[in-house]
Amino acid sequence: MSSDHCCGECCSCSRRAICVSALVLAGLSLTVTGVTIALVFAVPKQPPVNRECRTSQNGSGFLCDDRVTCLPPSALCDGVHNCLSGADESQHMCSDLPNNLPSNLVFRCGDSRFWIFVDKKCNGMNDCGDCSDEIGIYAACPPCGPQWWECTPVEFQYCLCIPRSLCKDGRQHCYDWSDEYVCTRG
Ligand SMILES: [Ca+2]
Ligand SMILES: [Ca+2]
Repeated sequence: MSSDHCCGECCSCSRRAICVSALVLAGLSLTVTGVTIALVFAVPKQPPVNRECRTSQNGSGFLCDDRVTCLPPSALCDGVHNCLSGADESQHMCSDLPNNLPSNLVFRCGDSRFWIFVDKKCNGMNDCGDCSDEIGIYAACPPCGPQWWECTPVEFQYCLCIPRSLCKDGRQHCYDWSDEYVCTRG
């Protein structure tokens, strides 16, 4: 009699054991699959409800899904994924600018057709084009910092001050020439 031949109780016993083993294996497989699905779907990365944060320069920022990374506003919708999840480049937010941006990150220029990110306000540069981001009650900027020289600039890109690095460089940057005759680079 060959070893794989069976009959009577022995045979049904062996078949039953195989069936039970198969059922146990199937059960285990389902359990593992279920646990995997649960891990993937039941513990989703919850996006932050409130994305307000302060950047390292103490300005208003955008909080990534990791709830740690705080981006300067001008990193939003610039085509570069600065948040690991890409939240700073989300199609919804970037498809309708600036309306879909967090409102605290947007500064409306004097001409309401134009807007800038708030980190471009009071940075010494004429980002609005009419200097409303640097001068006036809406911008409410502090006086020129130590790295800047206050005068009426000749160049469009400046508003109330020029960088001291432009002082005494042999070129006129202030209407009154104070950049060449008074200012020091410090
Ligand atoms: Ca970006
Ligand atoms: Ca500016």
